[in-house]
Amino acid sequence: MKVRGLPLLASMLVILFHGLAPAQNPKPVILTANATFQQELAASPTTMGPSGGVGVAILVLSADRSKVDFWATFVGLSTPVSAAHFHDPANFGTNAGVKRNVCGAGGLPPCSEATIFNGTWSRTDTTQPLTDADVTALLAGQVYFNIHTMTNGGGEIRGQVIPISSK
Ligand SMILES: [Cu+2]
Repeated sequence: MKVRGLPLLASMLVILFHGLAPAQNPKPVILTANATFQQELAASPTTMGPSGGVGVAILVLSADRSKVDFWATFVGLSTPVSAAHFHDPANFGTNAGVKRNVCGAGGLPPCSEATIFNGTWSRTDTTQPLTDADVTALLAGQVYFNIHTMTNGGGEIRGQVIPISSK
């Protein structure tokens, strides 16, 4: 009985501990975007281009997935910035709706005066809060950063936001 029972007990313990083992703790995730005119969809009727402007963005998604801290800047745009946003969910070559303004709202500087965009996109924001869908899109590389200007209202430079560290 003992000889036959012990393997069974061992098997049950293995199952029990596998069942109870916590999922591996998520880590903060670093994401970056390189924004260029070439990533804008040429079909956008209000994008006049071409533009030699470029931009960069760095984002950090917190380990608990409750917020994203972001920093972004740009050079060489044709005209002042009229709006800047994160959009999702979209892969390269497709567009999606605005999910987060990064200037001109929520205590952020007016877009036309901004030379750097920084802020926090949080679950608790009263407008445009970070959602589960946004987090899923971020981790899948399906968020893009878009800077719109006076001459290129449809977007002058765009950068796909890509996770560069492990989850
Ligand atoms: Cu936009």
